[in-house]
Amino acid sequence: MIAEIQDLLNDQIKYEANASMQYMSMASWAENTGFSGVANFFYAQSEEERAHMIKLVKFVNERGGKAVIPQLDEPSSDFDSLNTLFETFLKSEMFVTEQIHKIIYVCLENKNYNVHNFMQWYVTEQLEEESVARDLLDKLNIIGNDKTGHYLFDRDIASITAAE
Ligand code: OFO
Repeated sequence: MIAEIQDLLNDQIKYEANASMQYMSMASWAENTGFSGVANFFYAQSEEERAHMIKLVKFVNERGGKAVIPQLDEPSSDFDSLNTLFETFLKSEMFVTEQIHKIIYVCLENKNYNVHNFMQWYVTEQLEEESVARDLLDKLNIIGNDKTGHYLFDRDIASITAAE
């Protein structure tokens, strides 16, 4: 693969890793704030992002490239509400989607259909994750500042996401 595509895939490794640490930080905030359902949700998201990162690392190495294990950005840890937490979630997913589309664009420009094909899995994954993030944020916007609503949201988040 050409250097430009390898560099983009290595950037993507970093974005997935950053997302994993960001969600871990969000899980930890939720746990400390008494939202154990939300904490479990973000611990699981963090694991998923780690799996996405590893999938890329292996792909780059298996295709004769060299995966770079990056230094990560410090995740935000200071959230003032569940709304802020889920806004951060949606923003993070939208950023990752944009980067994936960039890779796809460069693959098409360079007629690299192997990487293009591999990246389709990420396109589908992003569609799902963005839609979950949007739905949960919509629910929180309806709930507003209602404490009982937050309690129920936290209690039901596992079933809410399973039903999406
Ligand atoms: Fe890696 O799936 Fe979202 O960001």
